[in-house]
Amino acid sequence: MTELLRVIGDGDEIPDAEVPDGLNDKDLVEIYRWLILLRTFDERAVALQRQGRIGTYALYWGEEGTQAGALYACAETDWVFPSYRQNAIGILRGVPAATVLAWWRGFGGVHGFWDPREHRVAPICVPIATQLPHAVGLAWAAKIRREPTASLTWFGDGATSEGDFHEAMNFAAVMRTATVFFCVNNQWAISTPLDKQMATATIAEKGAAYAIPAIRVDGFDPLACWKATKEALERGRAGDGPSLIEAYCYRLKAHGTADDPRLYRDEEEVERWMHLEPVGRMRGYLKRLGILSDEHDEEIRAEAKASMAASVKEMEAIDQPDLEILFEHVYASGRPWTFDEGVEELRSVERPPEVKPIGPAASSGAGEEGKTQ
Ligand SMILES: Cc1ncc(C[n+]2csc(CCOP(=O)(O)OP(=O)(O)O)c2C)c(N)n1
Ligand SMILES: [Mg+2]
Repeated sequence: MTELLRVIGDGDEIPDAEVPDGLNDKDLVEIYRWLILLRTFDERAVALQRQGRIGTYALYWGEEGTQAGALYACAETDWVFPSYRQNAIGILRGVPAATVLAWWRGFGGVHGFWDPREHRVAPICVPIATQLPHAVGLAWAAKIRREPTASLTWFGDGATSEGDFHEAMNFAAVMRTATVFFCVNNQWAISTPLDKQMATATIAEKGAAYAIPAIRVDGFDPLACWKATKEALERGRAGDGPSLIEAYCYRLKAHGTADDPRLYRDEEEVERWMHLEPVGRMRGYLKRLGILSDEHDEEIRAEAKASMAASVKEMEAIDQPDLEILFEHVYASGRPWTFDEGVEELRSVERPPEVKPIGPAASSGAGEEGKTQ
């Protein structure tokens, strides 16, 4: 089970496969536009963090194909459950980019955090693997209500060592929920490499323990991610239960802005994977097909840049929220008196002055500020 599903070649040694059934030229360019939106967000967010304008940030540079490709396969009514690594996925579903940036600043968004029901995008999950049972629960509820809604959740290789992964997989299989378990195997869980994380050769083979069909795809290939997700969703909707997708790739940058991977891994290894990154690869593919001109490419990038610049302004215009925000959304209705006491106590503590930008972005191992590919 080590073979990888791949559609886009590397423009050099690996030839392109046929354009998958169900995608036309417009779709292909739209997936590319999504990749550019995600990439632009990611690079800008790293620069903002370096300038002290947001607090911290978990970058996903190189993993855009696992996000855009998988989401493009979803119906609008399907729900998605991101981890911190897919933090900006909502921008492809109408969540304002300013709201996501504000989240990283520790503020609410333009109108507080987004309403998951409006965009069918669950809140960003930071505790590892906790979004998996949520995704199963949603698909189970949809099944009980006889709604055609499926759920998709992303998680990392490290997350497969968590109890929540096993519980969610088992529950989904037994209840035959329409859930797609999309594992982004970037081969690192912070500084822990894959072979210190698990004893199996692949993540896909774990599906067998739960009788869940599994596939391995090239995680740097947005169309392979699309194809596998599409098939998994169709299976789920037909009543055939969950699927596991292992998107095999490599974490090309730091774990987050507080991490320096040079301390624990060989940068030459990173370089060996770099040529497979999805944005340049998809661009090359579209050009080989003759459906993306340089001018159109330039237009797509300029639009993404302009919309991101507007989002940064919008984010910075958001006032520091009231302390009450800490306790919002904890209870559906009412709240215990201890929360009121907590707010009062916090109000009596002097708040530190707001962090001010500290100058231009410094270059680091965390990102490629200013570079779009
Ligand atoms: C329950 C829990 N334990 C530990 C952490 C600390 N932590 C944050 S990211 C991470 C590694 C996760 O690796 P992986 O699942 O491969 O995802 P990736 O970061 O590579 O996307 C850990 C252990 C956490 N957030 N939640
Ligand atoms: Mg990982």
